[in-house]
Amino acid sequence: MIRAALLTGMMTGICLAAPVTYIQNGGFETGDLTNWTTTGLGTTGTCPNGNRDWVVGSTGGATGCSNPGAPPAGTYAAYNMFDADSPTTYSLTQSFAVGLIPLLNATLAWSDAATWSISGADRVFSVDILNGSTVLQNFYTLNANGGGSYAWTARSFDVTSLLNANLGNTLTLRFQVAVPQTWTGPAGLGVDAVSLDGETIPEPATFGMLGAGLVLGSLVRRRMRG
Ligand SMILES: [Ca+2]
Repeated sequence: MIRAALLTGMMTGICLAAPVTYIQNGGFETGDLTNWTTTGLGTTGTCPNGNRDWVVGSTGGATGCSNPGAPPAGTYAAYNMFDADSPTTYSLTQSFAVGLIPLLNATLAWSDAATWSISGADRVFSVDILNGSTVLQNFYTLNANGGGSYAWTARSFDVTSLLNANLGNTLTLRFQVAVPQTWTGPAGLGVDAVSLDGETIPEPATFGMLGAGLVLGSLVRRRMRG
């Protein structure tokens, strides 16, 4: 009985995976850009007269331009006017340390919505993970031209291999909007429900506990025999 209980405990220990949350305030439910960094335009203009940086709002009207829709999750989402004096690049980024412990699994997820009615060169919305200024992987690219829109769309990607190839590194998740021409038509874009979660393999401390369990199990067996 005791052996069985110990064995079960040890096996549970072996299977325990520690959850890791890499992105903070991914739902923007603080009501602001806490934990996030923007390219620092720092501007609060209103379409079509002045650039407006990424802003958090409880309605799609927070773009200052076209409305891509109210937040899909919770009360708030991050919005961008997807328009500007050109050339303007709006980046919304958050850096995270991958840590040294290999991952069993890791998933990047978010939702985005966009609407546009523009002419001229494409406006580009892209989602990437970078190491420094090097793009390690592009997950999504929207080349917007003419007229179009799509409702909030949830996207999800397995990033286990990417993170395991970058143990010990600090990486950056980036949502970026590039506007190549000045005010060629109204647009709006939103991002919400951002998460990058994973599970690490058992930490060394767990193996330490496992070792202690083996010693304890051995002692119990000896006592039972004795
Ligand atoms: Ca939200």
